[in-house]
Amino acid sequence: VLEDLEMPLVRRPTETLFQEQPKTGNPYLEDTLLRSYLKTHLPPKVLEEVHQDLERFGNRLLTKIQPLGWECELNPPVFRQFDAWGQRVDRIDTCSAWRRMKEISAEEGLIAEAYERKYSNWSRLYQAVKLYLFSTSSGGFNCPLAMTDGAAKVIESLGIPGSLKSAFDRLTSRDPKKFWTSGQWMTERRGGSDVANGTETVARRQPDGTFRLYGFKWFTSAADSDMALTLARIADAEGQCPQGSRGLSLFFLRVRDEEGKLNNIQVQRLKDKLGTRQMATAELWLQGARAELISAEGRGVASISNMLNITRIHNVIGAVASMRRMISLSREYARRRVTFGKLLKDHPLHMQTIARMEVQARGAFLLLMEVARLLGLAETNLASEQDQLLLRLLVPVAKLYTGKQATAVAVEAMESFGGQGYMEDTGVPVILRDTLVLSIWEGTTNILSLDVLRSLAKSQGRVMAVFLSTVQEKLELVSGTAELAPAVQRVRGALGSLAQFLEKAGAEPAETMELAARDFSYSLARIYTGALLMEHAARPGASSTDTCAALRWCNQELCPVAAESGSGSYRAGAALQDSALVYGD
Ligand code: UCC
Ligand code: FAD
Repeated sequence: VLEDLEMPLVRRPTETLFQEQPKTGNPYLEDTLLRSYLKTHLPPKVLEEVHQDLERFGNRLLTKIQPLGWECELNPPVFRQFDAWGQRVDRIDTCSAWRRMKEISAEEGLIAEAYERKYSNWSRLYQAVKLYLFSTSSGGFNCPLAMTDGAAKVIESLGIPGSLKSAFDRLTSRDPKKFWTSGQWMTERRGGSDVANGTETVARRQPDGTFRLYGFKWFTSAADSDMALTLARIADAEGQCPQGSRGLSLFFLRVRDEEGKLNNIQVQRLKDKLGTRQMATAELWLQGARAELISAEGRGVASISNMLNITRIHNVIGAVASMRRMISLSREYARRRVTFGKLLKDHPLHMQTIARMEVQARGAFLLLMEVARLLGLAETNLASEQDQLLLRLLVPVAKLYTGKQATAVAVEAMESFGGQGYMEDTGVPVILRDTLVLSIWEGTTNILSLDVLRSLAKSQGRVMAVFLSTVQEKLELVSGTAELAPAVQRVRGALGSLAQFLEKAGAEPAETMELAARDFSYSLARIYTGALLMEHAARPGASSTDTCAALRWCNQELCPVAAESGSGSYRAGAALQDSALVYGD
């Protein structure tokens, strides 16, 4: 009798605790913001073709690519230093799913699309959209794709010299058998931000005009790539190397030869990383690696900037994709999970939490599209000087801001699944881990904030004038939409505060701007994104949620640099106070 009574008690808790897995559909069809953006901006003929391809790609992602991405996570690369007979082999073995991702990337033209320019200035945006859809299903393959795109861009900007023609063709190929990926080896042990002082690698000129590189690369991601671009100092006849930034030159190298033998490179080990574990990040000894000089001597940093600006845009793509994926899973889960007698979606506080994430993701998405749109114009000679200045400014702004947004959204989204969000096999921690790196690699938040200042200094202030006038123009365009009036007013106020801050800072020592760099960059991101959200909400056929997103975005502090400036954070002496706070008096 006791047993009979106990049975249901033992079983019932398991039944009531049962939680349904959130299931999402075709990521393109489910993304209403993406679709409304494309409908608004693409010429009808382009839209028609692109829509068909994206719908097909969305189905391929759902049915074939997502499972491969999970396989990559379960089968990270393995490093074998020696073979069974004690011979040094330095093999990095990747799983079949990872290798399949490379083939799929070629088949889908994930790099090719941007260089074929079938849709003229819209090709870049179209490529960005495909990469955005691919990103969280790619099992980390978005990383080598970013660097591949960056390498293609560098080679293209050099005018595709004859010696690099074959490499360029491979990087931009749609043929999986031909397609190459590239690495980007910049970071050495002495530092990844301060490349000018961190780079010790020496390049020795060979009689045939090529070089041999000697040095140690501390972080080399996607180390299974076919080629890499890297920096080194050219030694003179006495073996002396020029120091500093102007001592750095840019080199192209093949990682392995036709037989798969490493190009005088030894793999020290693979990094033991928090995330991006699907992808091999290695420490490499260059012991006479054959390389070709591809920049003017001493112009290495300026040349590799072409790569950096592309990989930073890919970083933005990754950040927006991560937010979108997390929110999709979160909102699906809220449709299934019951607490306190009702579905999570019927708890207003839970919905408010997800809605806040949604506003962040919408803003970031529009900023990404704006950057991709400007890049497309620049690459087809359709960009005005203003467009080009704006692009230079918005790349670091978008990279640094969306990296932080994605981190915040990913952490919040994890919590929205309760304890399940913390469980490895749900896949949620994978997205979280892979998101956390976005604010570190490709330039940390502070380094990118300083790059924002670099873009201001380099243009002698013209970039700021363009920023201010572009936002003004957008405000004028939307000012006829009555529902947006409070947001227009707030952005107008923020623009005024920003201009005032800049005027005052111009008379202060340089340290003021350095201390203000991060808050200043955040201000640019928030103001510009506010204008983009309003623009989207003012288009014909916009929905009330578009308006709501714009209003909510603009309700936050839009110009933190002005607010902080008022509290003395950048005053002379503030840096000393900061140090005292951190280390004690
Ligand atoms: O992390 C890495 C790969 C991770 C895996 C791939 C992930 C891809 C995303 C995946 C998607 C999910 S690779 C390592 C990335 N490393 C960095 O990002 C380095 C961070 N540090 C910086 O960015 C620094 O600001 C440096 C290295 C650029 C500073 O160098 P310098 O030499 O001290 O700076 P200078 O002297 O100011 O600049 C030298 C020249 C100048 O040009 P000229 O000489 O003509 O005046 C600058 O204007 O370079 C120019 N320059 C730029 N130009 C510097 N930065 C830029 C820029 N961003 N755009 C245009
Ligand atoms: P540091 O430069 O030592 O920075 C430490 C901290 O100091 C940061 O918070 C930074 O913001 C701050 N800081 C530094 N200077 C300043 C300043 N002037 N003002 C204010 N704050 C400052 N690199 C490659 O070249 N190729 C790769 O493929 C690659 N893959 C990577 C993969 C992963 C998973 C990771 C985590 C890194 C990878 N990196 C790669 C390296 C990456 O680019 C660097 O780690 C990054 O640029 C930061 O450099 P660092 O580690 O030397 O940090």
